[in-house]
Amino acid sequence: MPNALITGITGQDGSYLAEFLLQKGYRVYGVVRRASTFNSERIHHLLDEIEFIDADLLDQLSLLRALRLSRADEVYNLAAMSFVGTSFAQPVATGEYTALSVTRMLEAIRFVDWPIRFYQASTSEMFGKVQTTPQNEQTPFHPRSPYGVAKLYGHWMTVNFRESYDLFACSGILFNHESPRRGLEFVTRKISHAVARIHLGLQDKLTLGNLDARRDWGFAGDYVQAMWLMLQQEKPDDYVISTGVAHSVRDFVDAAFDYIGIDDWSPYVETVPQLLRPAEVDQLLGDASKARQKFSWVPTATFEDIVHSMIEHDIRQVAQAEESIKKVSYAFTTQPC
Ligand code: NDP
Ligand code: GDR
Repeated sequence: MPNALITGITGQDGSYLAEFLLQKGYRVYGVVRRASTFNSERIHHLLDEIEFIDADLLDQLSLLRALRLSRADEVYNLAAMSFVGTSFAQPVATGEYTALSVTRMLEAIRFVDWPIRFYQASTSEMFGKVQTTPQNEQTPFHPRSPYGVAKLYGHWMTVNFRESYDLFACSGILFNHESPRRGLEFVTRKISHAVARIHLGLQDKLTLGNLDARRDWGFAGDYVQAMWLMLQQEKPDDYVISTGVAHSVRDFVDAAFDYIGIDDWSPYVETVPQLLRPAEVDQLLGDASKARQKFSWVPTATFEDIVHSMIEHDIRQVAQAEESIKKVSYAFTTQPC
C-alpha cells in the first residue's frame, strides 16, 4: 500500500485528491495547520480514513516531521495562499506561503533517506499577460499578481531541484478548476451561491468586478487525476492541464441565471470598480495536448455541467441552512424566559 502525503488536504483539490487516492488503495496522510476551528467541511466524510499530521508551511521542521511520520512515497504539495485578490493585499505573506514554502518542502524531501515523488501545484496564472493563445508548456510566463509571481518561483524551484538533485519532481500547470467545494471568494462559487440565494428569494443583488475576463474552467475532480498520473510516469516532467475551452465571467453569469429560468439578469447584477484587480489576467486558454499524448488525460465535465452542478448544490445547501436557522429561531421563540 503506497503512502501519500497531501498538503492542503482541507482545500478543494485536497479533498478530491484524498478521495481519489483512497479509492486507489493509498494510505493518505494530510497536513493540517492548527486553527481555532478545524476546517473539515470538505473532508468530513473521510475523517476516519485519513491520518492527520499537524504542520505548517512556514515551519520547515514540521514539514520534515510530516514526511517522517507518513513515510510518504508521493507528496502532493497543494497548500498555498491561493486567492489572487488577497495576494495584492498581502504580497509578503503570499511570498512566504506560496513561494518559499515550496523550497521548504523540497529541501525537507532532500533530507530524508528514501525516494519521494513530488507534485507541485502550479498554475495558469504564471502565464498572466499572455502573448500567445492557447498556452502550453512552452509559452513564456508573465505573471500579473503577487500570487502568480510566487507560484512562478515555486515552479522554477521544482524544475531546479529536478535538474540539480535528480529529484522526481513534477509541476502541474493547472488552469482554473471548480466544483461545489470551491471557496466562496472565487468568482464561480460567488456566482453560483448568489444565484441560488436569488432563486430562493433570500438575496436580490450580485456584485462583481470584471465580467469580460475569460478563463478555461474545468472540474476539480478531473484535475486531481492528472496530478496522480504525472507521478506515475517513468520520468518527471511539467504538464499543462486544461479543457481547451474558454468562457467569460459574463458567460458564467448567463449560464447560471439561465439555469434558474432568468433570461434578463441585468436587474440582479451590478459591477463595481472596487472589485477590479490592480493588474488583470484578461484571458487564459490552455492546450493540454502533452498530457493527452503522454498519459491519455482528458476532462470529462463540460462548462454547463460545472455551472449546473454548482448551482444545484448551492440551492440544496442554502435551503438546508435556512431550514436549520428556522428551527433554531423557533426553538428560541418557544423557550420560557
Ligand atoms: P484552496 O484555497 O481550496 O486550499 C488551500 C489549502 O492550503 C487549504 O487546505 C489550506 O488550509 C492550505 N494552507 C494554506 N496555508 C497553509 C499553511 N500555512 N500551512 C498548511 N496549510 C496551508 O485551494 P485549491 O484546493 O483550489 O488549490 C490547491 C492548490 O492548487 C493551491 O496551491 C492553488 O494555488 C493551486 N491551484 C489551484 C487552481 C484552481 O483552479 N483551484 C488552479 C491552479 C493551481 P486551511 O484549510 O487551513 O486554510
Ligand atoms: P483566478 O480566480 O484569479 O483566475 O484564480 P477567480 O475566480 O478569483 O477570478 C477569475 C476572474 O474573475 C474575475 N472577477 C472576479 N473574481 C472574484 N474572485 N470576485 C469577483 O467578484 C469577480 N468579478 C470578476 C477576476 O478579476 C478574474 O479575472 C484561480 C485560483 O484558484 C488560483 O489559485 C488559481 O491558480 C487560478 O484560478 C488558476
